[in-house]
Formats: sequence, structure tokens, C-alpha cells
Amino acid sequence: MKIDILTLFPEMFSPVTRDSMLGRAVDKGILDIRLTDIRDFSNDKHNKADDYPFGGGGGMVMMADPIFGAMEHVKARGRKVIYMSPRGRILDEAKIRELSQMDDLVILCGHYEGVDQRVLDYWNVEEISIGDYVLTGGELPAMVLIDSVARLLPGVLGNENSALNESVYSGLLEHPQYTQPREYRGMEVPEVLVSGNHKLIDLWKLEESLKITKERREELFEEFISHIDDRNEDGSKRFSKDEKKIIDKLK
Ligand code: 4G0
Repeated sequence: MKIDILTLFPEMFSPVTRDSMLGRAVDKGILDIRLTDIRDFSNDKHNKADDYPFGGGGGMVMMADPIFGAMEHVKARGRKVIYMSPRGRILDEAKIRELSQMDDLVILCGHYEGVDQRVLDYWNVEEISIGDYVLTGGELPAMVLIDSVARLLPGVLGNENSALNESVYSGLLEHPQYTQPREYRGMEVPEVLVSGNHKLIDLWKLEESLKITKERREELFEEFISHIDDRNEDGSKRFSKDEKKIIDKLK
């Protein structure tokens, strides 16, 4: 997957593209991340890239011309262009999956009060937000988006993860997890997890996921139970009798 990032602060990305899990995906050639400094395309004598907003209101707005220059430099025409913005659609797992199917993205990071609207209109930009809060720039949101998309690419997590994520992301919150040692400061790992009975273990995981989802995210729980009688793509039933029994018990 090739990703061009357009930003006034390309150095912000180096910890992510170098050292992290993403850095390893870059090294393996799964991810090709290219950084473009928008300031390099300023035609102003002081390399200015922002100015005061027409109509007032305070803050600064990123100027159209340097961004147009950067867009033309990365040959953005015809490519999917994403703009990280607090007024975008909020990123969720469905959007992440959709983006993970693409092999080519351009991500524009705005600073200050955002970019001149003509950039968004001309380059047919899709605005995406990572949540209802404002940050000083779109760089951290871009890193969040890239990390969330990259972990779905084959070979990034190490384990061949596509099938794994398919089953784990069911619309429920995750069940509790435990690792060694079996007893820590008097606290035991639930017996069923060390029983070796994989059918019982899967039922326990389902029950714990349902319990925690009902407790913390009632709307997700309701959405989940409204689909219990859905069928899989191959027409088979989504849930066994035992699974249904657990779901009914918690309803
Ligand atoms: C555009 C994204 C970009 C407009 C970017 C700020 C939060 C997010 C920026 C503004 C960002 C997010 C109008 C302040 C840069 N902050 N939630 N900051 N305004 O995804």
C-alpha cells in the first residue's frame, strides 16, 4: 500500500515510520510511506504557507497554492485523497476495512484552523475525523488512521491476521485476556481458559464479550442481538444452539 502524506511537519512522522510496528511494515515493503513538506511548494519569498482567514475569526488558514503544488507533485489527480478534519465522518472499523482494501492513498494534514476550502472542493477530498475533539494538527489523526489500516494488511501483525480479525471484530467489545503466570498475587486465571476444552473456551469468550458490551455499550449490544438470526455468506447459521443459549441468557 502506497501512502503519500502532505504536511507542514513531516518530521512528526519519523518515530512512527522508523521504529514502530509500522516501521517494520515499511521495512518489509508492505507499506510505502512518502512524506511531502507542503512548505517546499510555497511560492512566497518567506516560504509562507498560511495566512489570516477572510472574514476574520482568528487563527490561521493554510493557503491553497502550496497545497495545490504538493498535490500536483504527488500526482494526486484520480487518487483517493483523505483530509484529517474534526468535521469529517468519524473513523470506525468499517471505514478502516474499506481503506485497507485500497493500494494507494493521499493524506492531507491540516494545521491551525484547517485549509482553504478550495483545496477540498478541487481535489475531491474525503474528510475523516478520528473523534469529536480538536488537535493542533491532522498529523496525529493521520498516524492513527495509518496504524489502524496497516494492522489489517497481510503480514503486518506477524500472524496472518485477516481471518483472525474477521472473527474477533464481531461488533462486541473484547473479552478479558490473561497470560502467564496462572496465579499472580493471589489472582487466578479463569479455570476454563486452561481446561483445553476449546468449545467451552469459545463459549466463555462469547459470554464475557456479551457481558462487558451490555455493561459498557448498550447500543452495540442491542445492534448485536438484532442480528443473531442472520446467516453467514454460505447460508449456514451464524450461531450454534449453545451460543444462542448464552445470548438468550444475557438478553
Ligand atoms: C481542520 C483532525 C484541521 C480543521 C484535525 C483543525 C482534530 C482532528 C484541523 C481544524 C485536527 C480529528 C477547524 C480547528 C487540524 N484536529 N478529530 N486539527 N479546525 O480527526
